[in-house]
Amino acid sequence: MPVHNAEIAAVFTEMADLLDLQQANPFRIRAYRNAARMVGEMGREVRAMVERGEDLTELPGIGDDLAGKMREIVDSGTCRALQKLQGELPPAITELLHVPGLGPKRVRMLWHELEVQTPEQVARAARDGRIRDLPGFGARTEANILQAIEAHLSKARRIKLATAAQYAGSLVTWLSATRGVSRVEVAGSYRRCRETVGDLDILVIAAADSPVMARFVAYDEVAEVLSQGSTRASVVLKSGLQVDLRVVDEASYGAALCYFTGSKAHNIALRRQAQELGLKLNEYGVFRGRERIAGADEESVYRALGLPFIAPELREDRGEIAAARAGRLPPLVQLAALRGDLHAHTTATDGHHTLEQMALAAKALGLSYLAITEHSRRLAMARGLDPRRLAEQCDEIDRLNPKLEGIVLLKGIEVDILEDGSLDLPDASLARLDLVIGAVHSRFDLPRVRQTERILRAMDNPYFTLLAHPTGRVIESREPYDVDMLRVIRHARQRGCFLELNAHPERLDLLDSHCIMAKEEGVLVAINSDAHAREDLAHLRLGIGQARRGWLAAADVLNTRPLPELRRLLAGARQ
Ligand code: DGT
Ligand code: CA
Ligand code: CA
Repeated sequence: MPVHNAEIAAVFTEMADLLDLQQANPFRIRAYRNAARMVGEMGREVRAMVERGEDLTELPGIGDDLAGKMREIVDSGTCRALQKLQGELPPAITELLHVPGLGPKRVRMLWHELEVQTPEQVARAARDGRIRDLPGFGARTEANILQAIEAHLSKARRIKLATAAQYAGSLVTWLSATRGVSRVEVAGSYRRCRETVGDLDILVIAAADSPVMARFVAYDEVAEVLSQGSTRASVVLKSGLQVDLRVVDEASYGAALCYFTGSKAHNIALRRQAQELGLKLNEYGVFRGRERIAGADEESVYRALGLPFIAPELREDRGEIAAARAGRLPPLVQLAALRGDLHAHTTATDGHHTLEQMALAAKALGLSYLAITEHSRRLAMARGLDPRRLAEQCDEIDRLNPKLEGIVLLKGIEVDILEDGSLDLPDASLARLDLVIGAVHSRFDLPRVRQTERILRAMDNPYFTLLAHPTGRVIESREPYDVDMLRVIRHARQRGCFLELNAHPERLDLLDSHCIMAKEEGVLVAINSDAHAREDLAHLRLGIGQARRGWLAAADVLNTRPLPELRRLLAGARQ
């Protein structure tokens, strides 16, 4: 059974959760959490590294112990240390940790005092009013917990795009190697690059006698076969992810790809467009009467409807069909258009690689500049920089740059925006930098007006260049903070500064709708990796997907500019 990075990450996360409940050593817990994040997000499969006998301890934050456990998980799907921990605690208790507002301390209390172990039991205890009297709880907390649990229980499970990509990748490889299969493509929300996907929709072209269906349901990650026919089947993988497979013939492949890529709203709007032309559109083709006039590829389908090809990322019925009809579709930004990355960390704070290692990795990706933007001192957990350490890093960058060829390091900082909107470092420190990224890392709970004012005030600092991860959300785990994004964007326009689209798989904010807003208001967006290790630079690809969903062209993106022009723009943001 091929074990994916996401599963290794899941084992480490569960270990961290269980250790948390046991009040184990915080450093140990942190090590598992960091390893989970690193493995979950890295581009290469750990399994392949193990098979090739590569040294896992070369990975950031992985020592002998974790490397041994990773090999064990690759071999067996789990590890003994986890099984031991699972034996010591109630089976479903870690689920409670994923309810917003219930940390390990509270879960421990609920479990020890009320003997509740599952979300349902906690909800019952809250409804019975049994939680409010526990030390540190109270009636309001009880009501909040009940609300959070109800939301948690009703939430349909979606998975992050980057995680889905791992499952999709191996399955596509498996299906492609089947006799008689000439094409395999993942359609649905996955192809539209939505930040999360509900399930995978896979389309194949296969010869009539191809064993592709049998091979699909025999894939060793399949946990359950929901349905199986001659041209369609649905399964659930062990990870809980559902996969729908459709087998189509060559003549209708384009029409089927279009249909199953969706979105549903786009499909409906397309069908309306067909009807207006007296045509019929379905998953088999475009028809005039009985005659099929298009369908083999997507271009032909759109052409038959009088439209140019519409990129999958735009297919949400947000005006793309009217824009296509009018010849106003934007030339969407592509990964190759990025000339640099404006947000990265190193070993000076919570990153895993040195300045030079990061620079060389960026160069290897074809970038020509990389901004080093460590956290500032307020983020003590990440060993944020104070003025002295920042100055030292600047000196180091100045010494290093002349030795680097084909890549330039820019001097920056990811400075905390404090609660009153002031910045966590004095202007004298910021003055020496090429760019200043501001970010909110605390008080996510401020009311909308105050949160917005806080950010506007930060932007008014004369050295402020770029607002990092502008909503603060963490996909599927932390809601965005409440902020008036249109006001923020308009203020950025007025002030001459920029916004970031953070390409980290758990962040991906700006949201697509905010990108559209920024573009309309004429504010440039930087697509940044927020890399904490060399491997993370690969996340830029995800940021590009999101930017394309937000209708951004290369011209709308700050870091598509060559270095001299970028420098002029950064300097122009200073007041
Ligand atoms: P997901 O899986 O929730 O992330 O979102 P999708 O967009 O992948 O949706 P899914 O898997 O239910 O269906 C895949 C595509 O099939 C969808 O994007 C459009 C098409 N489709 C599904 N149901 C309908 C429908 O009732 N009408 C039309 N016109 N298209 C549909
Ligand atoms: Ca889907
Ligand atoms: Ca589906």
